[in-house]
Amino acid sequence: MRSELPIGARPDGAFGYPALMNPTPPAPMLDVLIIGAGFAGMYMLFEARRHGLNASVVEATGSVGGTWYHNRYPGARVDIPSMEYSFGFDEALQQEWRWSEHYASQPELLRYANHVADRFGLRDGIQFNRRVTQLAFDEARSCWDVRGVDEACGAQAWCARFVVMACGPLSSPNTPEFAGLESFSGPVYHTAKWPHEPVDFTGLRVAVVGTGSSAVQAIPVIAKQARELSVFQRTAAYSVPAHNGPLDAQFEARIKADYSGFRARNARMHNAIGSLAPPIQTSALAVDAGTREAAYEERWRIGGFGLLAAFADTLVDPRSNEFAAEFVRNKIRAAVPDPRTAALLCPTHTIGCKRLCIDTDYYITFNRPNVRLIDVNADPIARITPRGVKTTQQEFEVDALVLATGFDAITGTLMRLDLQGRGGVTIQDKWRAGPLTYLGLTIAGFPNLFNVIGPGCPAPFTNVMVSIEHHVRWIAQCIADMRARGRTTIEATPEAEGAWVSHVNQVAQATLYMTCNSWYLGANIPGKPRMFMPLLGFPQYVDKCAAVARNGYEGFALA
Ligand code: N01
Repeated sequence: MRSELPIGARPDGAFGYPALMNPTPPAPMLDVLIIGAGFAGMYMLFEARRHGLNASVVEATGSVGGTWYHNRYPGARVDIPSMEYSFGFDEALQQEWRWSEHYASQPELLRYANHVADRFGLRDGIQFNRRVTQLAFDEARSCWDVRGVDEACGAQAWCARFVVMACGPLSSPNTPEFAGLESFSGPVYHTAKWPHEPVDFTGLRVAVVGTGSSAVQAIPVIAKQARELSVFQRTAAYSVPAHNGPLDAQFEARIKADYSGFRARNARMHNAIGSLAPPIQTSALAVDAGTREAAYEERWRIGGFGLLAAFADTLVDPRSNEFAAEFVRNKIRAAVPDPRTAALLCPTHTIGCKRLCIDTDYYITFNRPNVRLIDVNADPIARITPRGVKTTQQEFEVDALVLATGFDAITGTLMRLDLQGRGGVTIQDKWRAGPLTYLGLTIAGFPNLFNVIGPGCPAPFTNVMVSIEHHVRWIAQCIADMRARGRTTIEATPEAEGAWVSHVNQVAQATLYMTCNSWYLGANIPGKPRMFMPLLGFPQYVDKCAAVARNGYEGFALA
């Protein structure tokens, strides 16, 4: 429901900025400034408006879509079924939108993001092509002084009671510091900063560095175009087939007959990855080998993340984990007849402790005569030369280089900002030894600042749309509650934050997630503090957030 009052005016004076404040340069008066116009930022704007708040989004690019705006590499598509990876907050939206495939491609996802922006009239609340660079909490006025740049007009300033960081957990691409990278004579592409104009590899010799989710999707497509494809692998990937294809109309109709029920059931599932294959509460150790194989086989046939939920202890007991890992390795051996290539493609780490990849034709691509796999552990990349990639043993001449080297995940984007909380404490100081948050949404010492999908929240283990909807609704309700109570600041207490960080860590310690160099741990970035960032257990998290709000925002200081 929209407020009856003019924007910026409030009866209690708690919100809206009267003319007596005259920051230099003059700043727009906002209740909420939202940073980023991906799915999180757009929905935050929608919810803020629904609560009658004066909100604005600042977006660095010229369009909505976030992840799906930037990650345009060949083969890019979502790894959660599209019927689940979509907004559920509006019944008409979810009924009218029709996905063409089981797993939507990047162009279709971007069309969906644009449809959402248009359908809900969000564009007039988004300031495009403006990049936020500095945020400082003004203690005297209990508001955020935000600065940035507009590509065309230069310096920009905003002033907002609340700031919502909706920048995305995978929005700062990681480019390894390969010696000589700038000397390469051909084009260098990063999967997460892909050009908008089509890239044609036909007839070219191409190198791909990395074999994570992005590479697993890109490699089969690039291999079909390129004359030669050299893949530089540091860690082999576990990948499960997507079995992607056109969305079956009857399947769609069945879900749409009770869409909200379908979403609600998925959200309460273990780890909330509604995989259409519900988790099993049995240990893999409690059944015989035939039963185990049949369970894995059934999940493999369905495709997607469900394999990890075939048994309750896949990510808890190393013996159970090894059963699932060996099942996938056997699939790789069956798909790739060359024993040397198959051995290199077989991962040896804990299955699931890095995000499982979901593919179309990944392993069989290595059977193609134009594709070769280079193990950089045995033959490390020494440098990039003008002609290609030089390892310690040979030089691979290539025409184009693709870096599929991932992201400085979850904390990277905030850590690149000049973000100052109370007393001028910077986020770099605050998070020097690792990220600290309360509920994954707030940071002690940084009042009135919310982070959608920050460290300490379960989003990376969920269908991220479900997490976005949860976080945004909680944040919007919190801001509305502050207004209703005449409060101007909400700030996590250091005690609540400390207890939360311990809780996140404790939950992770009881699992096998700590056993590999994943981006969950920050271990993919040299020098980044190792700290397990996501929280496991979405349903419990939802209950906890609700209890915090119900109990007068326990763990927060309100003023
Ligand atoms: O990044 P990654 P990504 N020398 O970090 C390698 C989401 N996503 O962009 O594993 C050589 O997974 C690195 O090696 P290692 C999804 O959540 C979703 O692929 O660190 N290699 C690894 O192989 C995913 O988890 C979708 O040893 C180097 C690769 O680069 C997340 O994004 C699609 C290296 C990076 O893999 C990230 O995926 C795509 C170096 N110096 C992404 N540095 C879908 O929805 C890094 N590597 C389908």
